[in-house]
Amino acid sequence: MPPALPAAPGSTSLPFWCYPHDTVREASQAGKGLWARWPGPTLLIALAAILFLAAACGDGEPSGRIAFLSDRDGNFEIYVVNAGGSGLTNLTDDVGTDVFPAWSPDGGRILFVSDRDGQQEVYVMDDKGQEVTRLTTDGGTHPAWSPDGARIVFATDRDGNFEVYVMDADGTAQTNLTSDAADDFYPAWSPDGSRIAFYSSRDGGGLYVMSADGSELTRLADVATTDRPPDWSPDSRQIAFVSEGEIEVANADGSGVTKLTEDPRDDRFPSWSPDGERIAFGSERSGNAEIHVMNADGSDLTQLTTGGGVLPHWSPQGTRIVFVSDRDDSFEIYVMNEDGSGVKRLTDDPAQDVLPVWSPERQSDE
Ligand SMILES: [Ca+2]
Ligand SMILES: [Ca+2]
Ligand SMILES: [Ca+2]
Repeated sequence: MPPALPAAPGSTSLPFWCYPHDTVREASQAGKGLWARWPGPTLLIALAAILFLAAACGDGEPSGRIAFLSDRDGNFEIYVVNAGGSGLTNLTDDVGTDVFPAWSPDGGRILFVSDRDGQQEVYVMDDKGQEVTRLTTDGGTHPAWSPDGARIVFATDRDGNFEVYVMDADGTAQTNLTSDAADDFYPAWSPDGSRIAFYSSRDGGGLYVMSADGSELTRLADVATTDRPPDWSPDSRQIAFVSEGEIEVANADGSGVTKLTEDPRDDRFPSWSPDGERIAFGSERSGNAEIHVMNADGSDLTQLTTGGGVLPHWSPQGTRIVFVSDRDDSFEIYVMNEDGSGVKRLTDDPAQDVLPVWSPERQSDE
C-alpha cells in the first residue's frame, strides 16, 4: 500500500469558466432574454462568446465512464462514474465482496468477482448493474475478456491449485488451459486475441505467455511476487510487468526482456498508453507514491503528480489518466490530463475508492 502522504499542494485547475456548465447555460439564457429586446447582433455575440469559451476550454469535460471499487456501504461494491464527475452509481449493492471489474470491449457489460454465493465466482452484468448472471459455479477470479468479447479468461482453484481457464461469454465450455501443479493466475488476453499472458508460481515464480488455446507455453521472465495482471502493449508485441520493484517489458515471444526503471524505491502499476508510445506507472522514487510517465523504451521519465497517486489507467484516446490518491485524506478517484495538469477529483467519501478502470472507447467518447 502507498505510504501516508503529506498535505497536498494545490492542484492545477482549469479557468473557473471552464468548470461550471451553469456559466455557459446562463450565458445562453441571457442571450435568449436579450434576443427579445435586441434581435440579431446580440444573439450572435452571445453565441460567439459561447463558442469562444468552448474553444478556450480545449477538449472540455472528458466523456466515457470509469468503473471503480468502494467499500462506502461497509463492503466492496463496483461503482461507475462519468469521467467528468457526474452520475456516480453503485452497480452491485450486495453484502458480498464485489471486486475486479472488467469492461467488455463494447463497454456494454462488466465482468466482476463476488463471494455473494459463498465463494468467489465470476459474474457479468450490464453497465447499469442489471441482468446479473453468474458464469462460474466451482470458483473463479481474475476475469478478463477476449478482445472480441466472445470469450472470458479467468483463474480458478477448482482443481486443487490455481489454473487459467477460458469459457464462452455465456459461461459455457469452461476449459483448463494450464493444468499444472503450480498456481497459475492473473491472465491477460493480448489485444490481437492470439495469446494469453499470466503469472505462475512454477520454478520460483514467473511471467508466462501461451497461445489462446493453451499451446506454445513460454516463460518470459522470473517474477517472484505480483498483485496485478501484466499489461499488454496495444500492438500485442510486448508485455509490461513488475519485477522486484522495477517496471520491465518482454517481447511476447520471450525475447528482449528489458528493465525500464532502475531505482531502489518501488515502481509499480504499469499502464500502456493507447498509442503504445508511453507507459504510466506509480513510483515512490520522490519519497511519495506518485504517478510518473515514460516513453515505452524507458526514456524521458517524468513525474506527473505531486499530491500522491497510485494505480494509473489511461483514457481510451490517451488524453487523460485516472488514478487513486489519498491527498484529501481517504483514497479517492482523480482524473488528470496526460501532462499532469487539470487534476479533478471524482469521488468524495471517507471510504476507500480504488482501482479505477476507464471504459473502452465509444463513438461519443471524448
Ligand atoms: Ca458488495
Ligand atoms: Ca495450476
Ligand atoms: Ca474515499
